[in-house]
Amino acid sequence: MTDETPETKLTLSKRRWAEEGKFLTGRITRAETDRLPPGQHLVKNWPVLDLGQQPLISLAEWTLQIVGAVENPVKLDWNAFHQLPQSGKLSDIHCVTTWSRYDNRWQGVSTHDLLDLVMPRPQASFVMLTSYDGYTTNLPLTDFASEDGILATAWEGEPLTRDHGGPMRLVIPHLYFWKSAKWLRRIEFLVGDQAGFWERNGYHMLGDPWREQRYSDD
Ligand SMILES: Nc1nc2c(c(=O)[nH]1)N[C@H]1C(S)=C(S)[C@@H](COP(=O)(O)O)O[C@H]1N2
Ligand SMILES: [Mo]
Repeated sequence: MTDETPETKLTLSKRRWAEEGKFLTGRITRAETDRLPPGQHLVKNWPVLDLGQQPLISLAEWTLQIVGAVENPVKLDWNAFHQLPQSGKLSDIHCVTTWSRYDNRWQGVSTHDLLDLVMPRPQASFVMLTSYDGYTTNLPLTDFASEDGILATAWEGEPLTRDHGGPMRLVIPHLYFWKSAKWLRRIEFLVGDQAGFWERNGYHMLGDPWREQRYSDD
């Protein structure tokens, strides 16, 4: 999947509303409500959340390492990363601390295109992400591979700022935002699931906002 333009998204939404009879029944406002997962509230700004260490990585020293259960492990520098197909995605952010932010425009390399490059082995089922600040987080390979998944280098047409994870962060919008590792440095493909930083500290192994999977005992 390449670009997901706002137009495509709107077209899809309109078709879905039409199928559900939203225009006929006047339930269009409910469609907007359904966009916000349970227990979330909408914000217009974009809060910064991290462990308090915002690493400064120059593009000259930046690398992304892919290891583990893949046919083609690679270490990409900034140049090599930009040789990969570039995509755009439009998605909503849902943070476990209850804020959500609609319509974020990302550019970068889709996780789909990254998977085409490294070719996970059949037994690979999970990924562990490690960042330049030492942060780790885990998720199933099927979620990493979702159509909206992107290794983002730009937001709203501008290079991703350092406080939001620049030069590159992951965005997996259908899971709580703690899965979207900022300052991403390494992706390891695993046969079995392992807990990352927040997952070891009581957060859910998957983190689906629609099922309110905030904490591990949920
Ligand atoms: N490397 C790294 N990535 C991280 C974090 C972090 O502390 N370090 N925090 C996570 C959490 S809890 C959230 S809510 C989002 C916040 O991203 P933002 O600051 O761009 O809003 O980043 C996630 N990714
Ligand atoms: Mo978070």
